[in-house]
Amino acid sequence: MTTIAQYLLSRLHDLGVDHIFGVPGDYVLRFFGEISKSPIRHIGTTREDTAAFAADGYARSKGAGALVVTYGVGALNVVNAVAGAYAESSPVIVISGAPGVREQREDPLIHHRFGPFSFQREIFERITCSAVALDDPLIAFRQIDRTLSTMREACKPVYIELPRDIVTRKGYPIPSGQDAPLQSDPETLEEAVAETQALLGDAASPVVIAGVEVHRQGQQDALINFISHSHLPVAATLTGKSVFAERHPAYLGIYEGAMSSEYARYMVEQSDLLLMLGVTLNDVDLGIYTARLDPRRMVRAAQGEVVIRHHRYPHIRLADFLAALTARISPRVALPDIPALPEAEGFPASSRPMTVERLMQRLNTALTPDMVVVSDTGDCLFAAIELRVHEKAEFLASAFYTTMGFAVPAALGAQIARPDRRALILVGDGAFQMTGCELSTFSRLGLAPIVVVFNNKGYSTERFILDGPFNDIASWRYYRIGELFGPLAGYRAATEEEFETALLSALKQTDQPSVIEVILARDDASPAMRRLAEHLRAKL
Ligand SMILES: Cc1ncc(C[n+]2csc(CCOP(=O)(O)OP(=O)(O)O)c2C)c(N)n1
Ligand SMILES: [Mg+2]
Repeated sequence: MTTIAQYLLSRLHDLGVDHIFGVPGDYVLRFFGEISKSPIRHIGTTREDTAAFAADGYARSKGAGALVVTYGVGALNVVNAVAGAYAESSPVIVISGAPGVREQREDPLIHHRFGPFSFQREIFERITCSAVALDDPLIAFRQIDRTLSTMREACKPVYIELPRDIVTRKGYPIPSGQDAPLQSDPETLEEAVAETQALLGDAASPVVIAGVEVHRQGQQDALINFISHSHLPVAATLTGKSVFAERHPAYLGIYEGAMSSEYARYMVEQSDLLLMLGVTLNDVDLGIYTARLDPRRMVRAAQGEVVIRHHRYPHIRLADFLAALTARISPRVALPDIPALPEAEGFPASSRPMTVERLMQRLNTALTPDMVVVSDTGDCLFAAIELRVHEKAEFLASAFYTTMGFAVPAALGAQIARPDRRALILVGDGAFQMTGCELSTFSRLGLAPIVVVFNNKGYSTERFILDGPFNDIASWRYYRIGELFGPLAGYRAATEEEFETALLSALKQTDQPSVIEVILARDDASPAMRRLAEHLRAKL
């Protein structure tokens, strides 16, 4: 006999989910009992939202991630993180306990209840691509199958509610009658590829811009293959950062309007044909609307269609478009001369105060192919434009939804999903105060991320827009956090020399986390933030 919990857990395991993040509660305890009998390992977190961020980081690294929470108090705590996963297309499975089906019938006033029992599922319906309550054992297996297959197709979170009296009930296998996945229409594909090929043939300076969908659709190797065939230069959007290997000779850097490096901006904006692959345009990727992109010089393949100037070719999968174009394209003669990354010359200059710019230059030389960089929201995200990770998909951030508090817990998920990679976490002092407590879980598990806390004494990204006392925060001694959470090594770096010593020591520390608190001037800013400021000032 297979129970509903066993079936759900075995389906998760089939998807590569070997860990599940979350916090128990009485409505979900029985399911926790079942988890401990399964091959899936539970990772306890300090809060539910950090469990969801961790599941998101895990999903981005491994293809699917899961969290388990109790009814009401637990589930409602994850709404922001799950909405973020929805906005950023990360396949996260939310499992929530609930009062039993029989208990619900009597309409009792039981704890954690906040309205009709269906409210919670209805909330999640808005921020997932499928939300189901498994309240009927007859159809529960089919509901599980359909929900998980919808998640894989849409690459968005799903919600599964498990009433506590259903967990160990026997379920019944029923064919799930799944919807067929999107298929490209061969004639439409042929026409779209022919038109693109002709435009590419006539273009003098075509450039590829790669977006996040390349990762979500599993097309990263296909893109590298396409670039090796075509010899086209590639930029990436910020939300798509690291979809293309950033140390590849064809890589131009991040294009983000006025926030881009001068060279990436020049190359993209002078191009007479932009091939936008998997790019969904939003204000962050458009550099807060400072981008200068001309739709008449654009081929856009994303969201199941190809748009060429004013022609729209529906029902085309990115994978099919890339494969067909690769087979047809003739290579260009040579790549342009792409300038090398600026180095932190003379680092460390003994008592020179640390700045974001020098910090990023130094981190660029410290990065190795076995690291994954996870950035929070704040100036560290804009600063990360200047970073070049080695391999594909080594940069994670909430770059579009831009929720604070993402980095530390998402890095936990990423490191557990890929233990061969060490996390380098970039986080502002404000964001660290939100979810930095999750570092204690790294310590508990003996994981060794390097956390760089940008201590600029408050919400500097907000100061940049409108300053006032509301942007001040309490002053913490971040480098001493190990006394509370240890084992954890802490460092405080106000000067380049202090940072160098801390970084070298942190790189060697491979059995516990290291926190390097970097003391920055209140008005220091990343080069990208300064470029944006200059641009906006010039416009006024
Ligand atoms: C959860 C959440 N709350 C509020 C905001 C608005 N917000 C964006 S950046 C920012 C300040 C971030 O401060 P910090 O982490 O110290 O980074 P800094 O801007 O100083 O580099 C705030 C409050 C947000 N993005 N997410
Ligand atoms: Mg700050």
